[in-house]
Amino acid sequence: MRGGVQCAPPLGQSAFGKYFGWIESSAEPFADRTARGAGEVACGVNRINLVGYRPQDPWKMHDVFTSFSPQNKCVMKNTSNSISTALIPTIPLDYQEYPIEEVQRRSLEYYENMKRRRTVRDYSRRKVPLDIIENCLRTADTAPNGANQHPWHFVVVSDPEIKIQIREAAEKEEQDFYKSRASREWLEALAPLGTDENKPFLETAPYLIAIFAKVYGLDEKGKRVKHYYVNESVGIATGLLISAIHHSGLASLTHTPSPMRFLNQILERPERERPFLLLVVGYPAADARVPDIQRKSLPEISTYF
Ligand code: IYR
Repeated sequence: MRGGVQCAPPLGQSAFGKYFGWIESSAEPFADRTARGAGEVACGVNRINLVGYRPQDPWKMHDVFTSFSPQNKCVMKNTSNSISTALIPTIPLDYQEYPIEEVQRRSLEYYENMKRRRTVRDYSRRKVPLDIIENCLRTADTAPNGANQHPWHFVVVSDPEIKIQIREAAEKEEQDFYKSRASREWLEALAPLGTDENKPFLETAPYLIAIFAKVYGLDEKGKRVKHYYVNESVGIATGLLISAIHHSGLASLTHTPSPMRFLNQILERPERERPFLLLVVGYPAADARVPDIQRKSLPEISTYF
């Protein structure tokens, strides 16, 4: 059967809690023989589709399925020792197509809304239901990320005692920063923002979301799993989170006390998770004001070929 490879019915549990089986293909006899010979074929699904399979493709008699990737992908090793991930379970893309005029309207509408987003430093104590924050976190988790490892962890803080602890620790670092650590050049760059070492918003806003970057992971046996493009991934997820919060109708502030390691201790996160950013979330205070600063124009930020 061209374009299809099937895992036989399960034979037993593997170390991954999935089933051992063997691979069958009527297009090529390879998988059945090789896999049973190797005795270590494992499939996380009963049926997998071989995308773009052609009989002349390099995985034939001598190819052996050797392992699982963390996301249940069947990973195949061929004789040249390279890994092919061509054999992965797939589903149809859930793509919504719109007429081009609507695409234009949507792109503009999104921009018109996003340009009202401002970094807000004055917060109301007004409560925000947790399900809103949870939906925004679900949006953040849709971010493209290195090897689909989701190298992030979000700690949502609403407990007033913990907020006080965070405020005290952050202000201690900030006092150092503004008094001695920051260069004159840095302080000059910050002057138009009017920031200083006082961070009352860490107590008044209903939520603080501490975003941690998981520098590496751990497998079931406690062995280190390398993570890829951690900064890029967590940065993109944070961007989506900020956008989701604004889209929902709330304000946020990206706060980066430096260093931020005190967050590990207060929020009981392991050493392998590096604090990335502290996001303050809530309703703006009724009299909230923001610096009168401008965004850049397209020619300043883009070129076209
Ligand atoms: N972390 C300090 C200083 C600060 C640094 C930058 I770069 C900013 O854009 C804003 C502030 C603070 O939060 O005050």
